[in-house]
Amino acid sequence: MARHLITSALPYINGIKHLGNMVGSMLPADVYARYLRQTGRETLYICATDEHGTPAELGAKEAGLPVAEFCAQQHDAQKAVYDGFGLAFDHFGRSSSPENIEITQHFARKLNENGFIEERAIRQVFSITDDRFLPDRYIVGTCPHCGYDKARGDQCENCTRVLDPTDLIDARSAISGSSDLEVRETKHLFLLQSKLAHEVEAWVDEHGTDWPVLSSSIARKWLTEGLHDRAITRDLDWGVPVPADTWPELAAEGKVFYVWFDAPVEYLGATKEWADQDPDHRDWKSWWYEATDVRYTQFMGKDNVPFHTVMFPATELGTREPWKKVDYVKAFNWLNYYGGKFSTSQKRGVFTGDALEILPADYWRYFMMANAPESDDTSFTWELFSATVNKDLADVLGNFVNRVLSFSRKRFGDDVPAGSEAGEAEAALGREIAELLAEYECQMEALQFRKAAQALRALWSAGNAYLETKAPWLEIKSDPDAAALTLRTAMNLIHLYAVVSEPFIPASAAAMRGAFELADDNATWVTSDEAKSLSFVPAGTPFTVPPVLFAKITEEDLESFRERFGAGDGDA
Ligand code: B3M
Ligand code: ZN
Repeated sequence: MARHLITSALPYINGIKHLGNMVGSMLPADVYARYLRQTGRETLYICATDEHGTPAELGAKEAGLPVAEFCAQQHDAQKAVYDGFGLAFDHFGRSSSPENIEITQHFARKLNENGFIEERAIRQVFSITDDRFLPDRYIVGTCPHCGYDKARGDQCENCTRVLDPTDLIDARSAISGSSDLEVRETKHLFLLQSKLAHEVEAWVDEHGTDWPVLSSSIARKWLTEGLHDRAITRDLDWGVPVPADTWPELAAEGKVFYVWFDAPVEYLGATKEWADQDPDHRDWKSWWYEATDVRYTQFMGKDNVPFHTVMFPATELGTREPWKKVDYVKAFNWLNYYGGKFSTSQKRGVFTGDALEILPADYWRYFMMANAPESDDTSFTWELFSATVNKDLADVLGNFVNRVLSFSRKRFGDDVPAGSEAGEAEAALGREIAELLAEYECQMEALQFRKAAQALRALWSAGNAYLETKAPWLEIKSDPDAAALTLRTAMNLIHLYAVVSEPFIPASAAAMRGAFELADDNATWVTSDEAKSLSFVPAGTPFTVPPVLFAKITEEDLESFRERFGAGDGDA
């Protein structure tokens, strides 16, 4: 059976991310990883902070801290938020780690040995005012393709095109705002992607066929536009140093690798960090080198697709070593905020840290996955958010759990009641549950998260329909044994929901499962037969009624959220 390697795009170190960032990378990766682990697959979920490049330097400057200190602080701050969201990484690393430096330099040496790196003198933007070269984000200006006026020197956030700083119209320094710029000559390393283009194309042809359209279409568009040689070094103080054994002159000048060169390598670097941490962990290389039994799935927003489907595969291919390449690229569109963009730089929308201050993680996890921007961009609005939470989580799931457990305790005491033998209604319910479970599994296997969330909600609804039909509050009057059977069946549904809902709402799932004092509850998943028989929790099992699982979001709550975060009125 294949082992599963999962990575989500590495969040930049500068600042706490917004929901739009999480929904397209870490959260779905976590949901998928949890599902795989629960269904018995050996799984490794790796992520890390992306700590190099201009975002780190600019962020540190804004915070008035040395870059290393800024990164250490920000890493911990982000990690705390992700823990709060229940993201169960096997390891959450740092791209500034010694492991990543070692592997990145190794990749560069191999590429060089194989003739895919060349030293070239280039003309680069130099800021007289700041007395330094201005790489990437140190320059802002107008995108020559779409006219967006806050385009960065390396990529336009608006049209996602990769840019060269000298392409920008009305360029100015992001440090001082000065437009007193001139072009000077300096030496840099270039990755000769043009030499690898055919190989990458053949690789995409062979492996990209089952990717989602979003990923494969971006990869193809990129390849059609042509793979150009690209500078992979920068004049920055912070980054993976160019190795002195191979390029003494550039190393002496203090050049470092471009952030997009070392960031994907950190997927390997972080795996090594994970392995270095604990002698019980498998050798990191077994996940990456000649790893023919590994299925590798990546998660990312659409702006990251070119780097993962074209550029990083080119880098890997160029080493001429058998490094594991991605098998499946799950890409996401944007989650917008009232139809506009969430934006870190403009602080617009809901940030993950603030989200946890107002409501528990499961509310956000469920909402985001149920509305994941898979086939199109979707919008976050407070209205949609509260409608989803109130209906699906509070009414359908939470209310079911509480109603069943409270009523049973009131009528039959603290143990699961026995009641009559299961009848035709229970058999029909079992068949329905088994079918819905199969649908849920099928969508999870296909990484169709919205559809999986729908199937999960359908599972929850089936319990409500059963309860309404059986109406134990009426049965109790004429036939207490019949009422007891209904309640015992419903309690089995609660346990089943606890198990299968865990990927989406892990904390609530634990609370539901914890309601039952089963002697040996080692269920990790539910088989079709178990779903049909609904008898995992036997009569006589002691149980408690957990506190309300999901509080409804009230009109007053909504009002205060809209006020705190702004609601599409432009001053968010
Ligand atoms: N840090 C960009 C982003 O967060 C970048 C991803 C790196 S993945 C190797 O959108
Ligand atoms: Zn643009």
